[in-house]
Amino acid sequence: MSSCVVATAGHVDHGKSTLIRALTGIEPDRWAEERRRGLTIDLGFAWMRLPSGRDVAFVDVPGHKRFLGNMLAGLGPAPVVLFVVAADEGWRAQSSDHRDAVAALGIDGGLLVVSRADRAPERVADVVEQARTELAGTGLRNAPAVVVSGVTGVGLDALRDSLDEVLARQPLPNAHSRVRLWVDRSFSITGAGTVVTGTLSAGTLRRGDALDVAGSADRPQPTRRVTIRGLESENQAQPAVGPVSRVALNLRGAASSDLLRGEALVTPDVWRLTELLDVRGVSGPGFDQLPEQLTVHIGTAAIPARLRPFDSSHARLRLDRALPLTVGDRLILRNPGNGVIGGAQVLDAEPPELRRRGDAARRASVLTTMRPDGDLAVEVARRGVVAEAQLRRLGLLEGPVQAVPEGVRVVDGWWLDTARCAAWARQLRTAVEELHRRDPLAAGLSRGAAQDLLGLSAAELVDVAADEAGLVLNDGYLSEPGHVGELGPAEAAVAELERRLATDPFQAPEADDLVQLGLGVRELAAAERADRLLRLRDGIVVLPRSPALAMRTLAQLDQPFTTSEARQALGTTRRVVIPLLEHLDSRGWTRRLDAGHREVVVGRGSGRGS
Ligand SMILES: Nc1nc2c(ncn2[C@@H]2O[C@H](COP(=O)(O)OP(=O)(O)OP(=O)(O)O)[C@@H](O)[C@H]2O)c(=O)[nH]1
Ligand SMILES: [Mg+2]
Repeated sequence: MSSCVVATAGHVDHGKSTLIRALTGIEPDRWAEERRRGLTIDLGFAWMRLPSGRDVAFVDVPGHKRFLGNMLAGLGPAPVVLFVVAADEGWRAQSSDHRDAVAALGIDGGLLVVSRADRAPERVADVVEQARTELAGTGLRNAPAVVVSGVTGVGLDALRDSLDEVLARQPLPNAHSRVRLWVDRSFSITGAGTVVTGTLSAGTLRRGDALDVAGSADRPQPTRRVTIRGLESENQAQPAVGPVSRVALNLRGAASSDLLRGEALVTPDVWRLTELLDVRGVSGPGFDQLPEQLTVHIGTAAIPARLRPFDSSHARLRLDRALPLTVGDRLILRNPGNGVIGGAQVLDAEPPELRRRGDAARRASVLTTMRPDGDLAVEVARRGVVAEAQLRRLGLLEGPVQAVPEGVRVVDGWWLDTARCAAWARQLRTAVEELHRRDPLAAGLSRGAAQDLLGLSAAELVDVAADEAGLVLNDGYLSEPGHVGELGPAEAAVAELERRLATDPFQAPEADDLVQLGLGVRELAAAERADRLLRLRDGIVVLPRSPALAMRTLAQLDQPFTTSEARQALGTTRRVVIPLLEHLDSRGWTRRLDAGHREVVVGRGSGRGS
């Protein structure tokens, strides 16, 4: 049975800590100052086993207005809430703040707890009704209500039973997903070293795992790597802990002073740090009613941010520092130093820059139709091409790929928009055709030039576009399939040289002959690509079949043979025979024995007797 983490919520002094203490027997107010003042200042932690056998951990939050930031850090990563309202006081200001935070986070699991019932039993019914009205706009609208007294113990059994039922209905957290553990405490233990704690809402942590510290407050990126030396949940050492749990990690690789609340420990390489977000409003007034400067709370982080509304329900947020955020993340928006003013959900953690006039309006209309869990087809179309790993980082893809949306092609870990792919193919075809027209002797468009032309991040994508365009790749050059062999103006001279060599295959033309024929380096290279001529060392040009012809003659000689014997047998000059023999050596058809002798390699090439 899975465990769970439940946060408290409710106005100051309404009995949250008293309730947790009564339920668990654990003191949630950890600080002497808290106990002296009877006031929770920072998060408190306790746990118990429910009648069903399910383990539940509590994060007890402060109700006082001054500590709202701490409250939000406790509530942020917890999926379920005990919403406490005192019978004798009824709904108060921080009840509203906490309700707004619950709405912003989209929390829909929890209980309405009317506490301090012994102090005002006659008011209980009214307070339940009042709280129901206040919570009507939140996911807690249908939450079961329980009436308790943390002092007399009345209602605690009913609360345990109700909580069990609520937790049984909670969706199962994903134990296999990537980890993002928002740090809520960091301290150092003599002998053990650095310990951080947090609520693990998804994924599994194991001893020995490496994690990256992300979202560092005053430190430059990139992230730092730490290793889990040991882990505990509810004060018990464990080899591994799954969600949703409270965890304490003993870390190697960072001092406790280097890890702060608001930073996150994340699975390496699979999170994107972003400071720019496009979001949709999910609660509170329209974005156009909100101040430009606000504080964004996510997980245990609280970050100053600038809001740029597109319309009343879509906006761009620029955070003061980059955080590991993903599509679907819920954010609490707060007036700096004041109450909660609304909630937002991340639609895009890698939004496009808005450069030109009209970009913002266009962006607004895209965002309006965007699904809250992201839309793969739209995201791929916007980028044209995107690596699958990046889609996972952005939270657009999780687990094994089930189905590729229409209009998307997947090639070697790249997701391509088919329309964009067709456009690249057209662009590439035009460029290659133009090049062939302008310079028939050119081998074609180099793969690198094609990559630049299309502005592609990876060379293998050029091949996809080339394939789509029906181009062929030869030695790193893209050309039209029929192009190799086109020699344009050099055709006549090459044909003439072929005629001469056909009569006498080892009478390679002199440099002067080549000049006269108008065959320079480029022409000869093109003829060679077209498999019409073969260039040997020292400017020697023969037919592609000349080496095989030479082998027939050489195989008839007594083995080994001298260079001079080869020259005479082939009826040629030293100028030609030396590069020719070296060529045969390099093909493995002949073998050089010493300075003056070679032999034909038996069973190779057009060897003996053929
Ligand atoms: N009679 C009675 N008093 C209660 C009950 N619950 C809490 N109290 C008292 O109310 C006061 C505040 O209780 P806490 O549990 O500290 O309230 P809290 O909600 O945790 O307060 P903060 O954490 O500061 O927001 C204390 O004096 C408690 O003894 C209850 O059920 N009955
Ligand atoms: Mg308290």
